[in-house]
Amino acid sequence: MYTQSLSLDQEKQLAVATAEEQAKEAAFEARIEAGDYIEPKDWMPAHYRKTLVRQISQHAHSEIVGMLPEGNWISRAPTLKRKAILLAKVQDEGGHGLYLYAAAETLGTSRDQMLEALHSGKAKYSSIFNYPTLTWADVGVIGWLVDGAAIMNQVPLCRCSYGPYARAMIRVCREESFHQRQGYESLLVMMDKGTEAQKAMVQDAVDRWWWPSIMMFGPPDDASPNSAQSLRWGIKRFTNDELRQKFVDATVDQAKVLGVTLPDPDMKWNEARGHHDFGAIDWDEFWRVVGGDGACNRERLATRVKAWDEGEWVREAALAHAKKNEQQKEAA
Ligand code: FAQ
Repeated sequence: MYTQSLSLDQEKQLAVATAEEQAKEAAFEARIEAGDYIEPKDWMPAHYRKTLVRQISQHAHSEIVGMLPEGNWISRAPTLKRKAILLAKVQDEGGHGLYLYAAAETLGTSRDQMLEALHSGKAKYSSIFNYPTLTWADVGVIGWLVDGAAIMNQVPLCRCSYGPYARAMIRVCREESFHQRQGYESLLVMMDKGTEAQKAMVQDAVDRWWWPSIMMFGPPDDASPNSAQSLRWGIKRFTNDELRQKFVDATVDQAKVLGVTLPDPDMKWNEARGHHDFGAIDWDEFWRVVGGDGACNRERLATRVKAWDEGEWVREAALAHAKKNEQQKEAA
């Protein structure tokens, strides 16, 4: 009498719905296999959507929080030329955040939801931006190593299976490439023409930023829960360890040209692998920083929340202005 089983009609409906879902999923997988881009109005599995919202919004937050370490040096740049370059670079990072928030919004999330997640500490952003910028050389080293690592990670994202993300990344990568070169060039000047103290300042910055930069690629593959599915769906094109290795290999010669030492006594060319071996990464430090306990996590978040609160009148004014324009249009 109190049976919990489904009626025959309900069972039939469920079977039809499941068959439909399976057909949609199969068609989606076939499109991914064929290398098609998936667009906002196309059907997609819920988990694909969720993964993209997670990655794109965290990426957007990273760009916005990433403005803070270098922004710290805008008022103290050594020359007008360096100040103008740094201003342009930090503005570019703000722009990247905006393209990325817009790309995430096409998946049905709102900017308010994403920002609430950042401001409440729920959403992650890149670990690298929780380290302090102590000297002017840090600005050059961020350009060289942090933007360099960002490009290595982001060029493959230009071929991400989700169209709006892939297209945003094309422009972002062009700008990041300028960022990397301006950083490297400013370090070359310091190393070629600087005093001994300035050269030591560059080496000190490299010593502090090297390990956090190679942590940016994320946990090792055997501790990366999202990689396998993201690779199958063409969101990621390479694993975290593959990209980290490519970055290490590319950076060793750049360090030689610059005349700095990468702070890793175990770094050496491995003929058999055709790659550089490198020392063990301190994954405890990485997870501590990701978990909110790095040198600057609290300060970075507090700065973003303050900027949001203090910008409230600007958002209100923009909305009032838009409403007035709308009313005037209707009245005309
Ligand atoms: N920091 O399973 P996986 C830039 C989290 S932009 C913090 O391997 P996934 C420009 C990860 O979210 C830099 N958390 O994850 C610039 C996941 O947590 P969840 C940002 C990290 O997504 C330059 C958990 O660990 N770039 O620098 C980090 O498959 C200069 C398990 O990890 C992007 O966001 C980390 N480093 O692979 C701006 C690129 N790594 O969400 C200013 C797009 C991992 O499950 C100045 N993102 N986690 O709770 C990606 O390519 C990927 O999301 C990875 C992580 C590779 C970062």
